[in-house]
Amino acid sequence: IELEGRLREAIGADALELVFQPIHAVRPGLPLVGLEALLRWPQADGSVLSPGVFVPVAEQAGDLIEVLGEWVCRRVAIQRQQWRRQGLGVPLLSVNLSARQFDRAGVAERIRAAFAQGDPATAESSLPLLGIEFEITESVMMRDAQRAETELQCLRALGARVAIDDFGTGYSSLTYLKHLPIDRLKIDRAFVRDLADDDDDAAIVSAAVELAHRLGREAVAEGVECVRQLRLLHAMGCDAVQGYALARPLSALQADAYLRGSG
Ligand code: G
Ligand code: G
Ligand code: MN
Ligand code: NA
Repeated sequence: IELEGRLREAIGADALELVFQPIHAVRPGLPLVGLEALLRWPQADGSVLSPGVFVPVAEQAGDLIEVLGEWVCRRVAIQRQQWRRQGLGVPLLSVNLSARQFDRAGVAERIRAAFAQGDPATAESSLPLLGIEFEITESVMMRDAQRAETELQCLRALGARVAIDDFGTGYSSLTYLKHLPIDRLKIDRAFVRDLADDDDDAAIVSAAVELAHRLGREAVAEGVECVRQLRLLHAMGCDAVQGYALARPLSALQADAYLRGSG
């Protein structure tokens, strides 16, 4: 309860932050193709709380996860507008969505409204979410597949792309992959970690890349920490990579410089 109250206050005071982790294409020169927005909550004592700690709290607290999710969308819209004003080319911006946000009808419309608040210019666009990707976990499909499909179609119609986050760690069947409008699979870092030393993990990652491609989707590997993993992922035909081997999550200021450097 205490954390919940403090989180509500922090959102109201804009005391949360977003950091941005680069995503690079597995092509010559490893070009920057995306930035994943990740929440951080700086504390008075100088420490920083991870969303792994406070997102579950928000999910248990009535409408708080929606308030938090809409804050993130607004902030991403504001940041995108700032980068554009600086003349920087903005790659695909990925935003994590909590499965719990899908429990309430009208998620897509709420997200659209939050983006329009952050960047009023997008309110007039017919594709206001062009250049935005939403990352959802497999559990979204488990809750109400029909509604998930409707909301995802709605986000797609607004120009957004959709990725399955933490692919391979959920409990859902593969049938949703066939029916849902999904652009790419993000292979969970649990499979990437021992990729170079564990034949089973290598088989799983390779099969996930193949599955994505056979279904006309892209594959992104998360948690890429070393060059050996990167080489294997390249050999497997993985489309994009994210992880400490490429870059850590960057503050907005660091991301400015990163965008300049790769522009
Ligand atoms: O950045 P870190 O490794 O601490 O992230 C921990 C978890 O929090 C990850 O599963 C990540 O997807 C999730 N997360 C990060 N940012 C957001 C966000 O803006 N919204 C939601 N719902 N989850 C987020
Ligand atoms: O669940 P999701 O994939 O959204 O989680 C993203 C989180 O993974 C981020 O919070 C980020 O801090 C973390 N992360 C990103 N790259 C790496 C990496 O190379 N190794 C590890 N261990 N964590 C990473
Ligand atoms: Mn993610
Ligand atoms: Na993930």
